[in-house]
Amino acid sequence: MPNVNVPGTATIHRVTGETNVELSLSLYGTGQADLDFSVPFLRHMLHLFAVHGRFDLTVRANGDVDVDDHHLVEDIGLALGRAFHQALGDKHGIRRYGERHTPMDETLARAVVDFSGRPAFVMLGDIPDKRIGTFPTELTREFFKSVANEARMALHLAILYGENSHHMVEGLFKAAGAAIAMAVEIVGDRVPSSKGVLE
Ligand SMILES: [Mn+2]
Repeated sequence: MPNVNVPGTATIHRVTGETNVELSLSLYGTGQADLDFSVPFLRHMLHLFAVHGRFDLTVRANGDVDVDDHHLVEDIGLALGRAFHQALGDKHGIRRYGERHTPMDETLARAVVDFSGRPAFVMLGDIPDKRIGTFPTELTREFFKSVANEARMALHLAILYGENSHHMVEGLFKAAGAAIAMAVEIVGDRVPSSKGVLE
């Protein structure tokens, strides 16, 4: 449950010349996702991200997908990252670190996070197929990088092994949701930093 310094919820409305994204997030939810935008594979991924993180997540977005999916995927990632940052307030009492290995059939994915206030992103592993359905797999990296930057967290993702591209990306999204859920859990009564502040 949230505390007085950690609101636990955020609503973001981000408009640019390329996209319009309305997103609301509840960190301590039940895994309800209400997703309305025209990138079906990302809808599938955000649904299971919400379920495995027990987040309530609503996204209504549109953009220049006639160009390609890049801007919309990136901007949904930016809005989601910003929502995590806002919902965490001053991070009073959060665990701060989270990690999860997630098997998806023959694939093993790993996510490790730190809500340190310093953005960092590393992703290891190659996805063999260039597309999953109509989704360009390179946008997996762009999406998570956007989330990490705006959430001001260190996010380390790895596909340790696997064969099927859909399983690999799905494993990453499930692992990321669960690792973030672990990190945002309220477990203490102070800001978890020797410096006393986590921006
Ligand atoms: Mn699937």
